[in-house]
Amino acid sequence: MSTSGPGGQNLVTPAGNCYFDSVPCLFITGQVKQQFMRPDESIRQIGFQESDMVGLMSSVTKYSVMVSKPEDIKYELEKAIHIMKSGRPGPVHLDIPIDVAKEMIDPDEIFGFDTELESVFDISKIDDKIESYIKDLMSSKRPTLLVGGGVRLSGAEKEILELGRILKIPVFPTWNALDIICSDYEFYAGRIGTYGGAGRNFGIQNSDLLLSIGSRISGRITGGNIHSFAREAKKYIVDVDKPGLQKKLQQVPFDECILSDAKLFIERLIYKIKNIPDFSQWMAECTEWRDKYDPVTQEMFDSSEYVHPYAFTRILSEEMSSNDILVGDCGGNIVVINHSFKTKTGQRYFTNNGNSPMGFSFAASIGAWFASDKERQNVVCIIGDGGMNMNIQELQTLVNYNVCVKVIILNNHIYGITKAFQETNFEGRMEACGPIGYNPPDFIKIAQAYGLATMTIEGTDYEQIRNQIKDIIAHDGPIIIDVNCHEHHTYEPKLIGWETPIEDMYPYLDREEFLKNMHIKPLDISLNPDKLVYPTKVDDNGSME
Ligand SMILES: Cc1ncc(C[n+]2csc(CCOP(=O)(O)OP(=O)(O)O)c2C)c(N)n1
Ligand SMILES: [Mg+2]
Repeated sequence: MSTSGPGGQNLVTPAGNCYFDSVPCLFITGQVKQQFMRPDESIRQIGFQESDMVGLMSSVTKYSVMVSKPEDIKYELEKAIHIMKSGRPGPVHLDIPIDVAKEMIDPDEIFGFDTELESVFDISKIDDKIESYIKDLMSSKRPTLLVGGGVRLSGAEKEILELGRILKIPVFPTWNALDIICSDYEFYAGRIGTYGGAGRNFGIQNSDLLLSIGSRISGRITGGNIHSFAREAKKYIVDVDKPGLQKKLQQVPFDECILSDAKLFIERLIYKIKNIPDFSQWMAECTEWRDKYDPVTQEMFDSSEYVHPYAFTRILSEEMSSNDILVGDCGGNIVVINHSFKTKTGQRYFTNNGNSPMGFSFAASIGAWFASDKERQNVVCIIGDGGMNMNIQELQTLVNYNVCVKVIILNNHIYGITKAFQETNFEGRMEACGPIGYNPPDFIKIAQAYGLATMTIEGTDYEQIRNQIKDIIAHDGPIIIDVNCHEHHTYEPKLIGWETPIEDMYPYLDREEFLKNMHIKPLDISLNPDKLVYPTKVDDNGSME
């Protein structure tokens, strides 16, 4: 809820966050008295802090209206809440002028919205596709299951685990599903995409049959060369979002598109499936890739003077318990988390992947704490130094409500992901990402000015760092932690180049080893290192390596 004008404008990004990540959320903005509202667009403003909120919110909400009559409020509120929760969930918005807000109404006297639900799914069509999938599974050699955040939205978290246990095939979570298919799940096969971590995408790319449930398969999964994604697999996609199933709108063309609620589909598939072939060898191969290509290496623990964020985050994940909540931000630090934080069954991990605004995790961790079971759950927020600057005023909210969030700043003193991008794509010409053009403040001094507890983590004594992490988790109350990851901006493995298929991640494997991992035909681009763009570095004289 917010006031009119600037308050309402501040809700546009949060609404966008909810819109892209399918979060059901009702936004209410105040508006000036209708008498002082501009009659048309020829005039910019009449009322103080007047602003066309419906115009601003329409493109990032499922429904946005101004309630212009008091007697419409019940209808609009019920309608908005219905739309917010139905189909693919998302944000809705009501704009309420002050003259309407001031009126008294009798809810029993005014009309509401008829929320009678009709079934939108064609069950017999779904069953036909299930039959076809089962038939394909019987002849498949390397089947895979891809799980997206839609599975949680449909309440099928348990059912998807059961499906994996029945099929006994490799299961890959998208970034929105890392707390559904956790790292300790017996059929967890690693993380995929342009920053494909554990497994370096060999599992999904070598697949001959892919079933995707509750994911739109974004470009962050496929890379730029979309036709190279799981290119030899017959692809089934299950989604509740009808437009997303239209082939012309899909990033990757799917062979079979199934309009269904995830839970409905999974339950029917489990019911129908019998006599599943033995895929244990294929599963073992994927598990081997997952472990062999773990992005966290021993070298990281042995390296240099400063805390390595991958080593730190891996230890943090070992020390956090299965009740705890992790909230991640964006930029390099979210890549660090997704490469190195091993999730445990029962944990919740929130972030905002579709919009990915800097500062999100600090604000969201406050929300997570209010919603948490405070006796059992710790809330840990990870954020970059740049992101921390964006919402720093919320430190006062920690004080006001004694919000016991542990705020961990992975402080590399730069916009790490921006710098990495400029290094790779702009031939090393850096701008506005630090240390030139950007520098973080002393977060410890700032937190202390708010009267908050603080801790600094530095050096490479990881036994000591582990003990500090234990202290953080045991700390009763809010605490701000500055982790000195000086200038770290290496996020690997990663995909370089628009044409590169996602199995061919940087740092590149020895060619023989690469070929040994391929069941399918490598693309030319994978074999020709000359076509690949390597990260370039500029030396002090301005010449490139
Ligand atoms: C509000 C907002 N502005 C700009 C961006 C683009 N952006 C994404 S990450 C990033 C740099 C983040 O720096 P930092 O928070 O220090 O994280 P690091 O990459 O160093 O881990 C920028 C500018 C964004 N996502 N959100
Ligand atoms: Mg940073």
